[in-house]
Amino acid sequence: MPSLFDPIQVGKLHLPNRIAMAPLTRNRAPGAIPTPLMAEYYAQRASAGLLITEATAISAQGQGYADVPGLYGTEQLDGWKQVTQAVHARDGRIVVQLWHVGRVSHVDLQPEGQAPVAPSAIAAHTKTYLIKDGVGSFVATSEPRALDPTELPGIVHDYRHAARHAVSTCGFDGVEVHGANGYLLDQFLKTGANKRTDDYGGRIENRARLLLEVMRAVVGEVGGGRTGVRLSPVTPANDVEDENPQPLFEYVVRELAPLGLAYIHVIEGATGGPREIAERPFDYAALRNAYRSAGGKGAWMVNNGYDKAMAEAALAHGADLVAFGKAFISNPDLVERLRAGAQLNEWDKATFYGGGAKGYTDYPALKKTA
Ligand code: 8OZ
Repeated sequence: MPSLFDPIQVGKLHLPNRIAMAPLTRNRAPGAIPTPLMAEYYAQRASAGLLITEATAISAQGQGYADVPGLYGTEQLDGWKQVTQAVHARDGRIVVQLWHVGRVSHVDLQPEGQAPVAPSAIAAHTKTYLIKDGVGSFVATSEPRALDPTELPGIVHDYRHAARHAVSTCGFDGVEVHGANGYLLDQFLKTGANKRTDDYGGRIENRARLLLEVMRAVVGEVGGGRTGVRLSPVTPANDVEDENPQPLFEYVVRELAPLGLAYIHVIEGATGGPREIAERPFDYAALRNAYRSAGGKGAWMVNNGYDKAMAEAALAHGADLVAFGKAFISNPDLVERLRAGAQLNEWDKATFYGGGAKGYTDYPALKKTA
């Protein structure tokens, strides 16, 4: 039976263990530019089998929160280069999560104060985060406008462009497409946010079209062995809901199977919350079986509220990788601590979003005994 601490080949990447750092939004990139402090933060966590960066906007239109990083401007690419160099200097592996927020944005964050874009002109009942004069606040998202079908190739292009620069300019080991948590691609997937009557709305094949076009474009750019995708079939995050998620997501993973992806990353239940949602049942084993039956060979990464015992049980039941989120915020050496059965530092929610080194790079590692 595989252990969390056994190495594994994931696409083109050789991971020394099966513990991934989940993508975690930290709002510490003023002007969307990654900083030296971010390089230090990721380098501190380089013993993870795989680091997945915080969600990173592929375009100015894809931005939805204050001080989240981007990957479309020269200074942003230079900033990320410092991050990947710092991680590689510690023998780590790091992929960047590619993000377009869709309707989860605010006019203050959009180019020329325009409305955010979405599959349909339906507002998300959720908040975003703005910083004005150094003071952060949560505000309601703005009314979106529906994307014209002629705009969709441009969005696919933005993903492709970001993926290319992520690997060839910034030195990332790969990319993870953010298809989860109620952002653009998840908005297209789910009936609650997608009321389109064109080729991108209605039946499952249409709602999945944009995600699959993006995945094929990214794979065409950097190769399947350097590409992953994150999905969240039933999360209520950012006010999305699908009336029948099981066949939707089984279709998605069947279509992803021939792309030769490095991994599929699945959030079970409500992101950062309960793993079981009574009114939104979902069979994750059936989802993985659908992928495997269609010939999908990528690693199966699970996430949401895992501890060591649950993670080991997941590996025994067919998962290949387990992503830890909050535990990685407060434990830079999480892998060593899990291996040693050591106590974990507690996290401080007050410093999750925004700020500087406090609650970011100042969590202690275990003392090394010489
Ligand atoms: C927390 C705060 C802002 C954004 C996600 C990118 O849920 C996020 C996010 C999380 O995927």
